[in-house]
Amino acid sequence: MLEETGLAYEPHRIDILADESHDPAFLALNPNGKIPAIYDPSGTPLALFESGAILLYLADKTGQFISADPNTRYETIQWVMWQMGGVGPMFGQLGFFNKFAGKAYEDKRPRDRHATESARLLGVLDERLSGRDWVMGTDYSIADISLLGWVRNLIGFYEARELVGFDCFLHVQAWLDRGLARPAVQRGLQVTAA
Ligand SMILES: N[C@@H](CCC(=O)N[C@@H](CS)C(=O)NCC(=O)O)C(=O)O
Repeated sequence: MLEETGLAYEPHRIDILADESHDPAFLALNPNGKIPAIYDPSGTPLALFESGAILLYLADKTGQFISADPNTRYETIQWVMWQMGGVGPMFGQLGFFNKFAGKAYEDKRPRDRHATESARLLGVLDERLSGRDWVMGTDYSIADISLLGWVRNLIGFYEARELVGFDCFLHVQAWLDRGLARPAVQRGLQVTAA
């Protein structure tokens, strides 16, 4: 989002595998101990956590990636909320059961439950993207930005491509390719890779 908007920013790498998200300095920004969080020193300084709130704040600050039309604006927020309440938690837990500590659990029902629900969510997104380039149609928005990273990680970092039958979701695949081809997304990925 910061690359897309062109806002000046200073990235800080927080290594969650080294538990840096629970360092006191980071907890001062986000008492919930999870990335991402931002601190905006301009105007009245503001610390924010939860990616949905951050995206909305930056969209309103710049007047970009959210519509000024009230109905379209709330529909965009609806899809961001859908990511926050459904996609993020479900894909994240699937990652836990498929790749991290939960992988060793003998009982595969929790993994399969999260895989089934993740596939259902991908189906909802696939349907939404049928006949649309982006979640809100022709305009790329914070709804897409909120979802791209999770979908990319589901089939990449979390290694769940086959488990969720990703190859069936042709509209999601085309959307992911379009999103990843955006120069700002590529620049953002380089920041986190550094
Ligand atoms: N709803 C939160 C989710 C944040 C989240 O799950 N962050 C994960 C990485 S994707 C994290 O910081 N995990 C470290 C931990 O739980 O200790 C948001 O969208 O900002």
